[in-house]
Amino acid sequence: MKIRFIEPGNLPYRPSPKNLYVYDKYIRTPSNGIITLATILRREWDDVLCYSESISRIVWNDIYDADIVFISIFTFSADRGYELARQVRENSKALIVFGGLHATLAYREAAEHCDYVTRGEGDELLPQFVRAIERGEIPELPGVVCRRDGEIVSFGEPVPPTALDVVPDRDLMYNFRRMARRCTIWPQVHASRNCPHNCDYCALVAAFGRVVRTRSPQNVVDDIKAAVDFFGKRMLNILWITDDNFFADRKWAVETLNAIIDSGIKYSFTIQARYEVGFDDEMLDLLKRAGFEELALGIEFLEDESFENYHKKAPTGRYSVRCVIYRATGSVPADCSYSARTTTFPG
Ligand code: B12
Ligand code: SF4
Repeated sequence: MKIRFIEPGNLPYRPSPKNLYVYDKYIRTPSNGIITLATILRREWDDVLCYSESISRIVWNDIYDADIVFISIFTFSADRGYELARQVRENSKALIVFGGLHATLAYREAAEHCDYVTRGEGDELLPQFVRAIERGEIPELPGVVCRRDGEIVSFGEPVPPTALDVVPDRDLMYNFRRMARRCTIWPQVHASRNCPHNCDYCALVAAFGRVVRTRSPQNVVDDIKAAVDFFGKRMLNILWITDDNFFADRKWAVETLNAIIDSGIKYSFTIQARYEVGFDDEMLDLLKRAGFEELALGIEFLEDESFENYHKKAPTGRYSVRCVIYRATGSVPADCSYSARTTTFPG
């Protein structure tokens, strides 16, 4: 089985001197999701490789003779994904399969452009899917959708995976090692999945649900080490823990931060958080000791009413936000215009 993954770029890569510094005009970093899936499939199938249009052009001859082409789409890259699917369809006999957050939410739309859509997180579903295809069977698995005679056929709701201890093999992403040695892009590690909250505007919980699942602290440490090693010595040494709410499972977060501290890794980290962490002294102390330099707070609103309207749980919006800003900076501007900024830890 020859298996290829494609991550469409809404502004596909083109060679430019700017790539020496900023990967063209925009920050570009290939999907950790498909590298993780490729790593899982690589355990059973030898010929697995990913392309991301964020960091390279696609080598089309390598795609056209594949058996399966998986295309991963977020909403911002869906149109480009459909365009790439058309190109594969016109030049190849490969089975075309869409997955990812947008394909999960808008599976009816995605099904117009491919043979199958796989909804949800693919970690446990994808090996079963490929095995079924290899046996010449229709992959009638929960999470799989296809279109037959103009009708959408769904084989059931996706089942969230529980075994998440995978260190992604970043060499399975074409051209990544070369691009990683450049200046601005950061290593990424995704340590836990999902968030227990239910903000109306959040695509993540709409697609993947609210059950938080975590990797073991040791596996997270192993991934951080592998990522740091892969990126080598660079001008900016900062690693992004890309979880949407790392602090959702507090006990696990404490264990993971302790594991990072005990591992002796000397690196800088950035992480996304809800504002509550600003009130958690033990957590702030651990973050600091583990090397976290930046906390990117998703504040979104200042008015209590807006917190309620959008179901973003917060005891007292404006008051809480101002307290966190005060703790981080020592003062709060009268207009509270800090809301969109990133705050750094107090010295
Ligand atoms: C890291 C990150 C970035 C990085 C890199 C993105 C990348 N290439 O992955 C950067 C900084 C570039 C970025 C930028 C933006 N991002 Co962003 N980003 C994230 C973040 C925080 C983590 C992504 C990640 O690693 N997830 C973890 C992996 C394991 O999950 P995954 O990629 O979804 O893959 C799993 C499943 O989807 C599935 N799967 C994925 N592909 C496939 C394919 C097949 C065939 C199958 C079967 C399964 C499958 O299996 C995977 C493993 O379980 C997410 C939030 C999130 N949790 O996803 C937001 C997120 C993806 N970003 C988002 C947005 C809006 C943006 C921006 C548009 C922001 C802006 N206004 O500029 C830009 C767009 C960039 C662009 N190219 O134009 C939204 C997308 C919403 C949507 N409806 O698509 C998200 C979901 C945030 C949110 N909560 O809303 N982002
Ligand atoms: S707190 Fe953040 S990640 Fe959680 S549901 Fe709200 S917007 Fe989504």
